[in-house]
Amino acid sequence: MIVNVLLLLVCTPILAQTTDEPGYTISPNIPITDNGDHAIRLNQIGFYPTASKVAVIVSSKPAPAFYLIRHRDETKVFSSKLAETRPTELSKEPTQTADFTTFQTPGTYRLVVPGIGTSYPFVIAPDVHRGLTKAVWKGFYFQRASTALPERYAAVWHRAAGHPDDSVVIHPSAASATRPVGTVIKSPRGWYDAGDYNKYIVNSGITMGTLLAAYEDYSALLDTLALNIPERTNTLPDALDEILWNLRWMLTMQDPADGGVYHKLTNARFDGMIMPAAAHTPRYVVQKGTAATLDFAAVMAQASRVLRPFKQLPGLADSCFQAAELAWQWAQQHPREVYDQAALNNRYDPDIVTGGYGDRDFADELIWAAAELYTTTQKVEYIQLIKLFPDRKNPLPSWAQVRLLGYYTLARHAQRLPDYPGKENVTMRIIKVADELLRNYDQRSYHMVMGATAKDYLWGSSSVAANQGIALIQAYRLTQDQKYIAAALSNLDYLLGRNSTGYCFVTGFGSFSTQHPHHRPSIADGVRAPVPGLLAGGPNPGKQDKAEGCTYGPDTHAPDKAYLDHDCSYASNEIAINWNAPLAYLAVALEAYYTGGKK
Ligand SMILES: [Ca+2]
Ligand SMILES: [Ca+2]
Repeated sequence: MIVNVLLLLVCTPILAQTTDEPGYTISPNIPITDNGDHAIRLNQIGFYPTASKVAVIVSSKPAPAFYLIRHRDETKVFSSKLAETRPTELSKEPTQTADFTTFQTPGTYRLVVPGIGTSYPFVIAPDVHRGLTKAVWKGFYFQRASTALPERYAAVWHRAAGHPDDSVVIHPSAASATRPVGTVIKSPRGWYDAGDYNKYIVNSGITMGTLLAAYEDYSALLDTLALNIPERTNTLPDALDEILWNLRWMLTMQDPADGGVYHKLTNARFDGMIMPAAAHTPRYVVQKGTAATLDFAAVMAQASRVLRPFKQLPGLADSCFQAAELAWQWAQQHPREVYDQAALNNRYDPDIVTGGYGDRDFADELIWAAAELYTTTQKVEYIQLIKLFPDRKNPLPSWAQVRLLGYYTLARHAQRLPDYPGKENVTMRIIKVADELLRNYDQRSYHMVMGATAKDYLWGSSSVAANQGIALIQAYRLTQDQKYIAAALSNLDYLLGRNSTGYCFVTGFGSFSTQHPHHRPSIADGVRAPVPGLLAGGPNPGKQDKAEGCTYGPDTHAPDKAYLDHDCSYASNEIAINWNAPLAYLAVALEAYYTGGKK
């Protein structure tokens, strides 16, 4: 994540053909031909035959009816009335709803509103989001550090290797007896965190926890997902191969002498808008911290459980478990090691001015780490040592707030785990979160869970929508009540185009999608199309990038419209691994449900 950095952008787009397939079909972007098209907001990829199908028409002139045409020959296949006009809750734009849920025939269609326009083409199919699911998981491959991305896997977005991270310097803030200032360590691999090229343990924590949870819940589908990555011919599922790229990096971030984990691996300052191979500034690991160490403990305990059955990985599950225990012990001895970048810069040189990910409340990291260690070991002591329910709140997951990740894990494995005080509370809390999200969602103008309050539109709002979806899916898994699935799907529809901006926020998908993410490779690679399968941050009325000269359009005052598809906009248009991960979970969960798995 980018914070407070002046961006001088030198961007020379060069036209490039995108005919090579990176392992799934990239839909060509269809230019907007008239304003009417953009007035019809829908999931631009499409719909499951048996699911709800809604488009929202944004127009000041009410229309009485709509119809669907087959894309191939424009045959009219369905018609119905439009619901009455009403304003959106935040931006107060007049809308009408077109509901074609009862039309279930697979095919490619457009929606026509006479007097207003014709929608982008969309598909009705039982596996309509399979390509998206693959692409979002493959998005992590495109974030790989320390390796070249060859053309056969990365298509036109192939690039040379950068950031080998084989001579990373111990920053003075991280010096210890066994690793004094200036010691050089190896810490290769991992994923670039976001639009920048640094690697942050705290943000890797929630990302890995979410992806490993997806594997725990949906391994049957993930095992079949071919990502066309270099490990495609080995005997491991590609989804796990990709997770291992970051896991093996994380293992190098632990000081073997004491178990503490460095907060991040970083340049002193952000790289320019250059490709990885062109970046050569020194790399450091900085101060060990309690948040990083507890997140690391959680991920390693979870990974040891998930990887245990794979005999192709001899010793890895054991290594992860030992690393988790060592980290846990360090955190017990260092319960208040805050990463405070300003304080650090006052004491040490060089100053570090990359993403801070500073967090001062570790109660939630403690819950998550304890939950994972308890689940893996079945030793109740871990959760007896901590306050599992410090208050009545159940905050939605974000990089600084991982309490629910712990509850999800406890609920997921409850039936095979020994009892502990309050065990039944975990399930109740998850269902409570989901029921609060459900409240009135279908009465809102966009028929979605996202946007119940303006507070949903914070920095990285797309991940709020995706994490709301995950909470709903957890409730479904506990109750088998499909109302939660339908609500989760409403937020996928939001991310893919049924929203106040009209954008599909996933690069490479939909007819009108994010084209200029704040993402160094997409800016510097000379390829017109952005690197695919990446989720843009989304509307963020904070507009923290305005001070650096980012100019938002006149129509972006409302929180749900505060979005700018420009690569200057790190506040609304950056991409990040912790935003892709919940979408990766949501997409695979809905595919598993609607294609018949119903798990
Ligand atoms: Ca593989
Ligand atoms: Ca926290």
